[in-house]
Amino acid sequence: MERRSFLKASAALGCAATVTGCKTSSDDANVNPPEPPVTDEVQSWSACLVNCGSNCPVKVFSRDGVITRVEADNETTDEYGYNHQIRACARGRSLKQRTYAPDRLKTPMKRIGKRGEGKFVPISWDEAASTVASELARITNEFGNRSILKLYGSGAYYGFASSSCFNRLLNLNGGFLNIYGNYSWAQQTEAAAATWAGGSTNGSSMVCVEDSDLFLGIGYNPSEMRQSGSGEGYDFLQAIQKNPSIELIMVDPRYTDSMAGKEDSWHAIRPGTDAVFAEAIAYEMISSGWVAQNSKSFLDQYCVGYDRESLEKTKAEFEASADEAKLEYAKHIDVEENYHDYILGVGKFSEPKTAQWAATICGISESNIKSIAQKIMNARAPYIITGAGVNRHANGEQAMRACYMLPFLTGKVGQAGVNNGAIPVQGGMRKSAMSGLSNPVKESISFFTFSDAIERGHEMTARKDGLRGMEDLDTPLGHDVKAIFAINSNSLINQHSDSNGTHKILEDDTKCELIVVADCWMTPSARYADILLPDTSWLESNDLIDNSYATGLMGYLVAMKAAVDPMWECKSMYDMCGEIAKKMGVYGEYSEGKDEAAWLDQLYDGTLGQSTSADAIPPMPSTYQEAQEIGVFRSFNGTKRIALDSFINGGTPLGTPSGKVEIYSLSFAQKAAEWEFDADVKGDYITALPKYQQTWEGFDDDETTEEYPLQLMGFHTKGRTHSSYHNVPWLREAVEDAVWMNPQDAYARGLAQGDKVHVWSKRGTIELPVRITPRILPGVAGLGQGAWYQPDPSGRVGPSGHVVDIGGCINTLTRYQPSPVAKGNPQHTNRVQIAKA
Ligand SMILES: Nc1nc2c(c(=O)[nH]1)N[C@H]1C(S)=C(S)[C@@H](COP(=O)(O)OP(=O)(O)OC[C@H]3O[C@@H](n4cnc5c(=O)[nH]c(N)nc54)[C@H](O)[C@@H]3O)O[C@H]1N2
Ligand SMILES: Nc1nc2c(c(=O)[nH]1)N[C@H]1C(S)=C(S)[C@@H](COP(=O)(O)OP(=O)(O)OC[C@H]3O[C@@H](n4cnc5c(=O)[nH]c(N)nc54)[C@H](O)[C@@H]3O)O[C@H]1N2
Ligand code: SF4
Ligand SMILES: [Mo]
Repeated sequence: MERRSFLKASAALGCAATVTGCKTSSDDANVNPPEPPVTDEVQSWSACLVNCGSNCPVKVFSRDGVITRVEADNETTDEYGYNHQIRACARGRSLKQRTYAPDRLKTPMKRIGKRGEGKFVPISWDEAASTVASELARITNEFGNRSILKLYGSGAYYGFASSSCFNRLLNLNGGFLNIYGNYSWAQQTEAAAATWAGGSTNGSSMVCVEDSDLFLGIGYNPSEMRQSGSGEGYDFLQAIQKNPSIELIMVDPRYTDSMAGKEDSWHAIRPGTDAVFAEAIAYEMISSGWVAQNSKSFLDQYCVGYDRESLEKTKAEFEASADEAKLEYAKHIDVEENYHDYILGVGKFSEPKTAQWAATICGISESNIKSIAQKIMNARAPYIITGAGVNRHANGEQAMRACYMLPFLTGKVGQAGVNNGAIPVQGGMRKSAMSGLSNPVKESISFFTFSDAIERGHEMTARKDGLRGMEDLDTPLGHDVKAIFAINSNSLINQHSDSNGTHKILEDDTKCELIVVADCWMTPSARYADILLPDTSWLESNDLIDNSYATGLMGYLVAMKAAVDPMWECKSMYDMCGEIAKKMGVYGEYSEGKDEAAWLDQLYDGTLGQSTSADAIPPMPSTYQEAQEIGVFRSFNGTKRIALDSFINGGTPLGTPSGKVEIYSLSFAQKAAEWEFDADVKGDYITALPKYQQTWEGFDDDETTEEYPLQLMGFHTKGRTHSSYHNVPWLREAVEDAVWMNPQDAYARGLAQGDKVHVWSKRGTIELPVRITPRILPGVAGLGQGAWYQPDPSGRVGPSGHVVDIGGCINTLTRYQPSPVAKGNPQHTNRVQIAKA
């Protein structure tokens, strides 16, 4: 039966979407007759606030203060459009198990054993708050505010009871060392800044795919990483369904769910070699004369650095300028170093980037590269998109920049149905938020370098370590990190690179002297706390939240209402910071005299009064309490945003030094000349042109290929959002944690399906089952990231010489090596060996 006629039939059976007790999934209802409504349950709206780009609303049912079940949004219609359902994925639907997980933190605790050992005793809130306040005061006096760091953490996208309560607290204490960048997009942010200076998420809306005739997705997997029933993944499906004649080409080492039969072709590429693939396509486009005939005038008008003439013109203009910054940039322009010559291997370059050359590196055949190039040239409106998996590599900045070149070479950016290469994160609706107050400390380190800053913060500089906010390139930060606040973060150990290495740094409590963790569960990072603060879960919270950052076209607000009272001794982040603020003597400034209810009223009123450039706020009742009864407010925005429209079609200059799209990046040229790199780290350098960089542990790193013959790449799995939801048994059953291997590699190692294997790198060993599947390229292993780091308590040592991680966390294998420009996380670049355990 077709889905739509099924739904009509089930509605006729009285299973209307609003009736309590009706299963939300049509498949379920297909086999089970509708249950009668359960009348003594109370329903309230809550939401899943995880970092997947959405914040799906969920309906929570409870009876006598106990949650009975959780359902996805089944209000409104399943017809895609202005009013469609915002259905939660399997994770959101499993929130009951997560809320009642046995490892919930129930009371404040203090550490009694060694750091990381996980030995704690319960303490009162009074003692917890006093200890945090007095330790904070001691460390501030002894080492200064720049020694205090709030770690990257994305576990809860609350509205008001969020981690920004800790910003208020720490700012009232004189501030803290800032972090810039994030684990998601560090390298691509720098690539986009260099190329068009407008962020790496300003791609043409997914709905523009309706107007395109060719979709080229490079490391783009919305069906697994944007799973919300209203998110980017759903927009993607809708767009390709509305445009069935579009050709869908996917380039990924794995056969993903975004393909699953919808693609016209899958091209399995070796991880970290996308720049080679892009360069070979450019070679076809340029050497065939296609660019000269079709897009040369576009490149001359809108871009800098395609050829020598373009660079000569820019250099002359800059040299004639009175602007000192431009004069400085002009010094670093090397006109020989232009894209045309680099790709064709002429002028100062000797290696043409032919498909034949590329095939041996990237693994896509010569004929397939040529055929993709031909399709790009033939396309009326190519939608080319490069996902963030490509950026999370050792050469992520350059790989992204290289792929970003393709749309510009077509000369069609700015036209309907055409993308600039970036992902299309769209705004949706916005709530007003509580201010985190301003931070008097102006210096910042890259989010990724926190572990380094514990050991050598005092000597870190802009030139070597990408420190920002200093007066010059060589003034050191002057402080080590002495206190860490890890708030809804598992990046202290689990999500950061090189868990075994990080363990060593954290274990020594004379280095970082205070670690405060606020979480709901005993995560691997929580085990490293000195003081552990138990937070209420989402289902115990009242808050006003929005759709988060990658909702796609459907925007929404959710007025959350606690389904059950805060359990055990748990306190919301607002209240726990309030307790600490009292001990610090700053409660008045912290709370501004308001309790939770007063803040929510104020934020609700502020949201109502907000005039956003995004969608209008839909009609909403006048009080927050009334809004909580309705729950969800939707606003669909089907506007087709075209990437770089205002620059190409509106004449507004870009924020790059030249005001144009920079194929040759003037800012990268300057950094290449000024920054200091590590000659011992292969690939640690910057070039003005987007060039393929061989890196440590890359495909062609001959130093490691023999000992570690397989490339290992992580991916964002359906079974978790990062490490969040790992402790939910349903999800562990539904999405197995196993390392993907191609049959060719597995059989050569004598492995059978499901065998327990050891995967090891220079940095550690993990133990988990193997999934033998043709869905991954030979020579490459794949592992869903986010499993919880768990060194074997028995101390058993693996082939790498480290205690075996029986949790199977990929970061036991990854390397801590900041990328050249962004100083970001190269967590998808790894070389490993695999054998039967
Ligand atoms: N190897 C490898 N590592 C990666 C990645 C990768 O691809 N490969 N991806 C990286 C990326 S893109 C990111 S964004 C980071 C994410 O790293 P994190 O931001 O650390 O994300 P999570 O692992 O989800 O951890 C969130 C934490 O918040 C806690 N939490 C959830 N809800 C609440 C709440 O209501 N209150 C409080 N106080 N705590 C709560 C969770 O229990 C969990 O400990 O990981 C990065 N790490
Ligand atoms: N289910 C789920 N959804 C999530 C998250 C999650 O943990 N789980 N995390 C959320 C967050 S914070 C973020 S930042 C995003 C991350 O979203 P992405 O960064 O897009 O996710 P990844 O899975 O790391 O990579 C996307 C694809 O790139 C492929 N890939 C990896 N390396 C390469 C390469 O070198 N070349 C090519 N061509 N492809 C490559 C992977 O196989 C994968 O299919 O996802 C968000 N959504
Ligand atoms: S994990 Fe993301 S898609 Fe799934 S329910 Fe939560 S917010 Fe929605
Ligand atoms: Mo992320």
